[in-house]
Amino acid sequence: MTPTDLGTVRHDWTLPEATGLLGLPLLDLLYHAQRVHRENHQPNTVQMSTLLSIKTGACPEDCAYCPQSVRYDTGLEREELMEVDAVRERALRAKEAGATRFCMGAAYRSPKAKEMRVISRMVREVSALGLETCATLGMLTPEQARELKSAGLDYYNHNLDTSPEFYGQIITTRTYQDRLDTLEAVRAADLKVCCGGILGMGESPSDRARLLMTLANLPQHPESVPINQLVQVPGTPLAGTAPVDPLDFVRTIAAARLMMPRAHVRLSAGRQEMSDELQALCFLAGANSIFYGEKLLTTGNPDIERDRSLLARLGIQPESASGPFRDSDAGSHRDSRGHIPDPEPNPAPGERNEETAA
Ligand code: SAM
Ligand code: DTB
Ligand code: SF4
Repeated sequence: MTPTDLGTVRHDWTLPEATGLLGLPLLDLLYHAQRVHRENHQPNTVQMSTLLSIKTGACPEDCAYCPQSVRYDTGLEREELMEVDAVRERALRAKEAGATRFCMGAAYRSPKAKEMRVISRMVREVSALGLETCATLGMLTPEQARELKSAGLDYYNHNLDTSPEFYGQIITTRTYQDRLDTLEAVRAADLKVCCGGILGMGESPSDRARLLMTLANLPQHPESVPINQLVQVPGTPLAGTAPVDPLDFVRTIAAARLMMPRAHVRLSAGRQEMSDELQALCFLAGANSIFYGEKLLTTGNPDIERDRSLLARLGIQPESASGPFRDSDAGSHRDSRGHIPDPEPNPAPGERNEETAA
């Protein structure tokens, strides 16, 4: 692999290659990641998704990071599946605030038929508002994936979370293969795949490389790759784990960008604990999606004002859902020389108004 090969869409990554990327001198890694980013995506642009927990807590699974597992006492109040109208209202508010995708998360091992019928109605209503839709409901059968597709779902989020080797120390109630099977069912139903992992759970650099390798060697790269930093919640087994080195977090984003050049890489959970400067480095490394809104599922996220101000200071524009740079088009918007056309110049920070900054 030479630096000029970087940027090719491949599905045969080896562990030495992935660890090699993570171990590059940081500035070389950032240079290549930003170069490949600009070959495939509109620069200075970030996609914005808003999350809503539509069913909270009392989950039978034992994911060691998760405040919603029934096995850990995190003081979280359980909430039944929300009413369709209430979800529609929250989606409308997210759209008005500037989000283009609305992601509905439920603390299920896998959804039941009755729940699927309600969630399908939610998907129809949210989609009718002109928002992209995403759901994360646990394991799906191929039939359930098709049911969501016919309701109009655009994306399904199902994370691998970590490497196959480290996985058993984090979750015992479902296997890595179960996750791969759900991803296959989601793809077979022609849904877009949102799949990534979590850093800061005590994994090694090699586990991070194996996670990225597994994602990049899927038959098709996920359209969206969330890289979460563990949000430590007291009461969960992982509370008190040594935090990930912020520069290693940046390295993982950059390697994800290089290994999945056309994916949207999401700087996902953990932003509330990150400085503006660290987030800027993540965008330089190729992150081009965030969760937007003051809450993730059950934990905090930067509030809208802080994010608007951050994006304005960085000269970053929100990506429009209907614009020319959706996932399906990534890499196809080049001019006759194969270059990305120059973006509109960003206004100087003082010239921005609230609307352009949102
Ligand atoms: N119950 C479903 C499942 O696990 O497939 C969907 C919801 S679950 C909360 C979605 C994802 O959120 C998990 O796979 C994990 O990657 C992420 N997540 C959960 N708790 C987290 C935490 N404390 N910090 C960072 N990411 C977390
Ligand atoms: C993802 O990768 N991260 C989001 C979303 N997909 C569903 C969830 C983050 C959850 C953080 C902990 C919480 O708020 O409960
Ligand atoms: Fe349940 Fe999902 Fe949390 Fe695991 S991550 S405990 S499956 S809600």
